[in-house]
Amino acid sequence: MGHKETIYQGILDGDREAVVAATKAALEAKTPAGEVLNEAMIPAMAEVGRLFEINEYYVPELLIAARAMQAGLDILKPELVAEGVEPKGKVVVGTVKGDLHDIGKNLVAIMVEGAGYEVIDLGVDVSPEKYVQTAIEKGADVIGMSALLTTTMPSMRATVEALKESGMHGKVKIMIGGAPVTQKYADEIGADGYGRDAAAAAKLVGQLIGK
Ligand code: B1M
Repeated sequence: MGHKETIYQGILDGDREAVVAATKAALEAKTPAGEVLNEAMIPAMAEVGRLFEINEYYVPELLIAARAMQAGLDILKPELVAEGVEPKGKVVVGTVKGDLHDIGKNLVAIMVEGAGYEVIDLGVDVSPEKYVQTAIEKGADVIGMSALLTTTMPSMRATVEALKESGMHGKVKIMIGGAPVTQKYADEIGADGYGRDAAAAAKLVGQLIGK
């Protein structure tokens, strides 16, 4: 098996060591980092997303695949920057104010990054002002908010309002998700999209920014 095939299979199997070793070997063999990303890692993560959507993979498989991919990405990152591979867009993600659940948000961040976007992760307990200010400062295309508590969901509406007030809504799109969140709620608060899971969120970013 070539290095790219090993990386692809390693991500599907959640085999972090195999992914790390094969990524290092690919770079040593002068394979461009962009090629490793676009021909091995992104297709592997897309396949993981597909398997998750058809219920062949569940959250644990998604998590270990995501961790394996993240370990490979960490090795590629400096090379990608050096090669000047332009990210397709920038996405600010975080869990909303008052909410400390971050497992789903972390998965979303990795899947979105795996799909070729730059992710700025603000962590947990993120205020509406912080999302909007960061998106403007960093020139982000999308704000992605996660909430796991019904009591913290209203903070999503407050962020939509804050973005509208800044005059940037439209230029910056808003996507939301998390177990208690629904498409209906997204429509109600004027968010631009709802992601049912991490794979759907990565797809949605592409739809929202047309890339
Ligand atoms: Co908490 N918790 N928790 N908890 N917790 C829930 C959410 C709860 C449903 C459990 C229950 O009672 N059945 C309940 C909420 C009830 C409600 O609001 N209706 C609850 C509660 C009440 C609480 C506390 C208040 C408990 C207490 O202290 N009394 C407290 C609150 C703390 C706070 O946030 N301020 C609390 C604390 C915690 C822990 C710290 C112990 C821990 C979090 C650890 C961590 O995240 N680092 C925790 C956990 C683990 C859970 C459960 C068990 C699991 C959540 C999880 O990680 N799921 C949860 C029960 C449950 O959901 N069944 C529960 C796995 C994760 C991969 O899924 O996050 O849904 P999820 O993400 C998915 C999708 O939703 C989507 O993609 C992900 C991957 O497919 N998605 C997005 C998520 N964000 C997205 C964003 C997008 C798009 C898609 O676009 C931006």
